[in-house]
Amino acid sequence: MKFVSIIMGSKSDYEIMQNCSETLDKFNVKYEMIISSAHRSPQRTKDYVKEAEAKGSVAFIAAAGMAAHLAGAIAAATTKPVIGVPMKGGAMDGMDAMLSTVQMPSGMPVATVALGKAGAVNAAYLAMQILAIFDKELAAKLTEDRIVKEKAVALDSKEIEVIL
Ligand code: RP5
Repeated sequence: MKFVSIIMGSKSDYEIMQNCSETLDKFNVKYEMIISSAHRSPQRTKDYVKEAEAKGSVAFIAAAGMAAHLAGAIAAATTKPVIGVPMKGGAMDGMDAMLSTVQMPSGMPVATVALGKAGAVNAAYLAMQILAIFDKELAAKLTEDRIVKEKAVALDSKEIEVIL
């Protein structure tokens, strides 16, 4: 069984991260989702990564705010791709989390997406694009999704466009 793992540092991250799980649901991609913190529950985080890997997790999506060490801690425990979603909040409203998530030392990558909803959605897309390398059906769905998005641009424009 192949699936994606979503880990968030706190229940307070859940509202935004629902955008991630809902995106995976839309494409019928299996996932596990848990709360585990790099700081408050380091052993639980490490144990989960090992167990999920053994069960077939192909990519880890890690959401955290403030010091935002979760994605890095997960990257330290696995060689599977890790996607970091910085969360808003804290003194710098997410800028701190974004820099913390993106600034990994060489050889320990975390693919960092944007703050907020776009980041949560894109984390799901990126994980699916990784899965789709060896899943033709999913690859076709992602291609179809791009076509739908492209058509939507033209339709949206039609409603408001002014062309001389
Ligand atoms: C991070 O600290 C969490 O990922 C969350 O974004 C932030 C605040 O956590 P709470 O104090 O709301 O639990 O570790």
